[in-house]
Amino acid sequence: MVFEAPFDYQFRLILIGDSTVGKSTLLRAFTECQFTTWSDPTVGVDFFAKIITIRNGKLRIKLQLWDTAGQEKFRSITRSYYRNSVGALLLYDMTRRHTFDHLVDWLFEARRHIESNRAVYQIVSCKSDMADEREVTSEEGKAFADFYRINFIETSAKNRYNVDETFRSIAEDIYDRVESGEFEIEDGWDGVKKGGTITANGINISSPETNNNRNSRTSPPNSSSNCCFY
Ligand SMILES: Nc1nc2c(ncn2[C@@H]2O[C@H](COP(=O)(O)OP(=O)(O)O)[C@@H](O)[C@H]2O)c(=O)[nH]1
Ligand SMILES: [Mg+2]
Repeated sequence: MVFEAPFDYQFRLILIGDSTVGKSTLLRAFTECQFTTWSDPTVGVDFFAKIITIRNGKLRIKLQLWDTAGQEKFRSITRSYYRNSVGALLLYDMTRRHTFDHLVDWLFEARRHIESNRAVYQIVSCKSDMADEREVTSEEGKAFADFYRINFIETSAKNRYNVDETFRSIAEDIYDRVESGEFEIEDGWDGVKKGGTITANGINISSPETNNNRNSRTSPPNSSSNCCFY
């Protein structure tokens, strides 16, 4: 007997940006539909995962998301985390200008380590619900992104503004490049993997990476419809 893996492709993404810009909170809002006001000082990389659909619901993408918890200030994100990502979300906090000023360092750091011919970047401006404390205008954020030819999106994990759109839009961009052959699936590279079929005796006859990370948190494919209580 052969079972279908519940996704067509897996894309691995990394979230980077200064400490406390809102990386973990955005990931929790996306994968668990929670807004949390505590900041987790965990040192290490935390994994999240969620299956979404793109191409008007026709294609199921498992996003494996690497949160660089606690490492931001040390800039010690290892080369393999970058190398095995097909996309990087670069986050800043619109209420703290220095986090925006540091974005260029994050971009260059990522570009140094991610093979440039197979990565999609996205600038994410966080905390749009805190309009009174805004220090960086949308125009400035967009101008920076345009200069480097990167997509730009403003979000609020608190009121769930553009949370799903952030991840859907980078997944659509990555799939465009997979479809056109610009990004090729390769053994030994975890950025893009194809979903596959699993036999009854549990042997994976294709190469989808199952969700076997201790820290991972996976939501079922349609969970987003149950989880938007904002
Ligand atoms: N008001 C508001 N606060 C946020 C938002 N996102 C994150 N925060 C807060 O910002 C702080 C740092 O967030 P965290 O996700 O831990 O940042 P990280 O270090 O980049 O992972 C926490 O107290 C969060 O509650 C948001 O969209 N709106
Ligand atoms: Mg964090």
